[in-house]
Amino acid sequence: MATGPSTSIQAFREVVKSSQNIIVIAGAGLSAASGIPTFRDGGGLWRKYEAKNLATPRAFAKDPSRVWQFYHMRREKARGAEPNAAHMTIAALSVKETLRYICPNAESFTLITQNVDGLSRRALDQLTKTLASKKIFEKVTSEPQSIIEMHGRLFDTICKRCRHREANYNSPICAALEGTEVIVERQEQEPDIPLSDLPRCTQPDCGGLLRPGVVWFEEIPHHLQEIDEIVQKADLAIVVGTSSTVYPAAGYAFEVAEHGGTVAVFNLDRSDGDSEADYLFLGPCAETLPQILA
Ligand code: BV8
Ligand code: ZN
Repeated sequence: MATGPSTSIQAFREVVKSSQNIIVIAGAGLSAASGIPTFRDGGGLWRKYEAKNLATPRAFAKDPSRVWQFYHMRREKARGAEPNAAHMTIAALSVKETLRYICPNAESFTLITQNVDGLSRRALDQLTKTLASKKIFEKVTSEPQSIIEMHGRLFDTICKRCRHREANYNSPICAALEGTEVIVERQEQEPDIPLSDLPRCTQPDCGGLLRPGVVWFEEIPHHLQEIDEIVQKADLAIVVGTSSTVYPAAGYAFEVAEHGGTVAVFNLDRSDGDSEADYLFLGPCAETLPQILA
């Protein structure tokens, strides 16, 4: 009779020490301690704003003003947020010198994140700068390419006309969105911003309507081929802060288990698929991850 996932920290640490190709699969729970709302919890984005009905190409085509106000509110939240201890623990696996310290046999590490807030990348920047300034290691080999943002980036924009993609951290991204985040938060009737006042492309002779640089439902996530190869090779998948309900991300840990790899889940409460996990550590990941993994 399956005994269910182990909660043994010691045994998990042994597995980490012997693993060679490690992946972290992250979801909104990773950024919860940074004040970024998740999708399904209590005041979650999905529930409060039927986010699932906003994160689609059809919703944008039908009501770009409403969709932009949803993303403007999320941009402002992410801008004001700081990486938390869980982001920093994962960032330590993206620096060769610290990865070797935590996982002495590691040949590769990849963070596959569903989050679009950019906090994992910011955590790696912060850690790299700290390690370099403290001269703890002779040199610091940061691996930004080990972070795969499979659902895109909140602060990227894509032009609907010329397809130009660029990072845009302006706050607000256009004058008409100024202050609407408060309206969205209060779920009051949001203004209907005319198309001409929504974010527009600044490429020469374009002026096309911009959209947020994220992957919506029914759109193809980024780097799928690369992710599939990495998942196939992984002997340890650490799943952090995800309800494992959105595919194809939700299937990766299962694939690792399928080919004999180990799966460890760090979550606040039980989630789809953690019954097949080898290890389950319940609690806020900003506490459990640094305590167990570092
Ligand atoms: C696609 C960006 C075609 C935008 C997002 C099978 C195969 C392929 C596709 C599908 C399939 N079945 C269904 C589909 C279609 C669909 C899908 O999965 N639908 C669901 C609803 C069933 N998938 C798609 O459309 C994808 N594209 O299919 O392309 C294709 C075909 C074949 C092969 C490949 C592709 C595109 C999906 C991307 C949608 N974009 N985000 C934006 O952010 O606005 S999804 C978005 O929602 C997130 O990125 C994330 O992926 C998902 C939210 O999930 P979580 O991150 O898990 O967050 P959630 O709130 O649900 O859970 C938080 C968890 O953390 C909870 O468990 C909670 O307990 C825990 N937690 C909370 N606090 C803490 C904590 N844990 C620890 N510590 C804490 N403090
Ligand atoms: Zn353009």
